[in-house]
Amino acid sequence: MKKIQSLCNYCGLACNIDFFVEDNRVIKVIPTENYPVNKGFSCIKGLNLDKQTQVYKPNPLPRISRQDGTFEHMSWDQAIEKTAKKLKEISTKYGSESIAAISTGQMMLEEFALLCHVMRNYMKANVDGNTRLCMSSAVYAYKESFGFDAPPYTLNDLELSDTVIIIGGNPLVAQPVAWGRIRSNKNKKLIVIDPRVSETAIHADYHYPLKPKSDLKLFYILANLLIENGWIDSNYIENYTENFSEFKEFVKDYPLDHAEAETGLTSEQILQLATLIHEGKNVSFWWAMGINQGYEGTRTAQAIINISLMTGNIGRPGTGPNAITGQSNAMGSRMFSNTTSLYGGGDHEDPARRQAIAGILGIDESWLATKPTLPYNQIIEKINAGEIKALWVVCTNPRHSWVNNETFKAAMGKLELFIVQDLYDNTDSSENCDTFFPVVPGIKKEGTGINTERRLSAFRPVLKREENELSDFDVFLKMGEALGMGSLLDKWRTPRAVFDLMKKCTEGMPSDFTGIEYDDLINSKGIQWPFAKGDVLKEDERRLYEDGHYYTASKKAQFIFEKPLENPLPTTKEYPYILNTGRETAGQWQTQTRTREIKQVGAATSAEAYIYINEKLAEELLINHNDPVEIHSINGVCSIFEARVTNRVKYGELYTSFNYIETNALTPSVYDRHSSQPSYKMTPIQIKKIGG
Ligand SMILES: Nc1nc2c(c(=O)[nH]1)N[C@H]1C(S)=C(S)[C@@H](COP(=O)(O)OP(=O)(O)OC[C@H]3O[C@@H](n4cnc5c(=O)[nH]c(N)nc54)[C@H](O)[C@@H]3O)O[C@H]1N2
Ligand SMILES: Nc1nc2c(c(=O)[nH]1)N[C@H]1C(S)=C(S)[C@@H](COP(=O)(O)OP(=O)(O)OC[C@H]3O[C@@H](n4cnc5c(=O)[nH]c(N)nc54)[C@H](O)[C@@H]3O)O[C@H]1N2
Ligand code: SF4
Ligand SMILES: [Mo]
Repeated sequence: MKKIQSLCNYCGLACNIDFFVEDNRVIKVIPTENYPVNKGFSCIKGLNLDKQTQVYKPNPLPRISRQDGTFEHMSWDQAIEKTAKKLKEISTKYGSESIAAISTGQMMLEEFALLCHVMRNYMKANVDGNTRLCMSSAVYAYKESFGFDAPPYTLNDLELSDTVIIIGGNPLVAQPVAWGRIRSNKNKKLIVIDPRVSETAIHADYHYPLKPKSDLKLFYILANLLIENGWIDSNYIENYTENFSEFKEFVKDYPLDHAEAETGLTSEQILQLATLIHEGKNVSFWWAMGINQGYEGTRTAQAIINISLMTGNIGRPGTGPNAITGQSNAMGSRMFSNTTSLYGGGDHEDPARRQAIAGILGIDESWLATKPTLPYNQIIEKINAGEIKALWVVCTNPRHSWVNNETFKAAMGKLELFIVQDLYDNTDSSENCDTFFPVVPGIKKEGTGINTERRLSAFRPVLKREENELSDFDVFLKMGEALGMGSLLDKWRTPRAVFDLMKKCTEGMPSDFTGIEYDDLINSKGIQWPFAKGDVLKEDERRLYEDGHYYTASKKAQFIFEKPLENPLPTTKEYPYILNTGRETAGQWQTQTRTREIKQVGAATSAEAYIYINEKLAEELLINHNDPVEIHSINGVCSIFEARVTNRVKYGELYTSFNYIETNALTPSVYDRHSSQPSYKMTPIQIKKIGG
């Protein structure tokens, strides 16, 4: 029996797991004992990583649809040739902006780097990812406030903090191993800010059930209160930040006596929260989708950053304004997908950076993409407007997960070429595509990934591939060849080669990991960036900004703030209730394609879409537990759910999981204006009892 250590490619923690393999079969799965992230623990998804493509196993050969709606499987070479030819024809006929791709934070770093070398550098296409749906608000917030998209923390800060504040996050469900670490911190106060009683909120010492999307005002009120009471760290502000006096003036307009109307929390509750922050010695703020997925996600994230800066809760153990990422390699895609920044970070428009990257890649600078990609929403809008004609969807399921998802259905109907690359040929996105490229799951691939705390780690091939099985990497390489890239691919032949290229791209950047060799990551504890050549590793857990230096030109962190917007889509008489959405169980993953293969998950979760509704409201509407109800959205679409009557959501606020495709039929096309992240968590709706 051979032991192979690899990485879990579900959530943003990216735990390491030891697989024990015999005759190309996984015999035993044990979470890696001495890996700093998960220390011998994992959740049910990690333990079942070997279950991928066992029940639902597509033909390993690609599938191409015929004109008459039937399809055929053909050899890889034939299918790649046909698909590349069509893609080139469309690009030649309508221009390079007529083709696009949508990628992910769930592949290997080397894979999206290569995909975007092919599609962004060579084909000059737009490529965005599901990371846009997930944490682009956090990215924009960090970039402006700190000068670089560099989250400060290490996961150990969960255990070192005396005051753990979770804002719009539900780690008990979404990051179970991080939740375990919060639980093992016995001396902390746990504070949860969430409109509903989430699974995490049930265990909180203090739960603040604010009005949906009132966080920005809450943090401005809190900032003003902390300043008025002198509960701030003037030394820190003076030495390491800029723009505080303007911020201080600005928040004077947010007095405590307006708080209740604005946030739904009483003045006493907000004073209590301010006091808890003041009394904590090491206060950490952890935020997730409840913040990022809002029409003011970026500014709200920065309002959290501001509180952390002004109270000096950063750069020390157990502190930080800490955004939690969603997918295993979301941090990798933030830095290496060549979508919104050049490889390793830096703007597409920056001449010095362009020259450096072109030099490392050994190509003429004119090959590099000249600007950031169009964001996801604009790609879909342009398909529906008839401007984008070809779309390649890789490792994501937008027919299900995209906001207002019937707009994606419409887009699918308009495309001249729709390529889907997935483990499964029967997802909502893949089942009717023109070209389907089947690829192997993470357990058969190699490469690297970066987790939520900036830790680089290795994916190892646990199982050998069968005949005709290809990885994403192989498909990108073959497509690049068929598209005519020739010598532009010379340095991109293997994951190891791409890793070395990407590593060189980080030299001198905040993300510098030139001190890490590919082989060093195998069977390792992973290494957090930065780790430059010559650096010596003293500890397994490292945080940023311990010296108070940031990545801005002045090296100081910025207080960034803006007057809150009017809600672009408030409730109305016709749509008087608010629909909130998110995760529901630790076992179920997103659009369910992968976790439907885990028997225990199927047994423990509902096959039908369901929705939580407050007891009093249900009583008024004569709705009983498990009754089917129609939910009508302000976007004009109606979906049917089973009602689950509960006191964990407030009167007037409903909650459902987006594990069901019905949910995003209802969410509206509303985005944060800085990050273009969709506002998934606040849809005005109406409820109708079926037959009632
Ligand atoms: N089991 C499981 N784990 C997962 C995933 C999965 O699908 N299944 N997905 C992964 C991914 S990609 C991601 S991005 C993460 C997401 O992880 P989380 O962000 O923790 O999960 P969500 O359930 O989307 O949202 C968290 C909370 O935000 C709250 N919320 C909604 N509106 C507001 C608001 O206005 N203000 C505040 N303060 N809170 C609000 C919701 O009530 C919810 O409890 O999970 C990852 N982990
Ligand atoms: N209403 C609502 N909607 C949401 C959210 C919400 O909170 N509320 N959250 C949003 C967020 S944060 C996210 S991240 C998105 C997630 O949305 P998606 O990315 O659409 O969700 P997944 O189910 O993870 O889809 C991943 C797909 O990739 C396939 N896959 C797995 N491994 C591989 C591989 O190695 N290679 C390839 N090529 N394919 C593979 C899987 O089979 C699956 O079909 O959903 C967003 N949608
Ligand atoms: S907590 Fe996240 S990374 Fe760890 S095993 Fe579960 S899904 Fe995988
Ligand atoms: Mo996500």
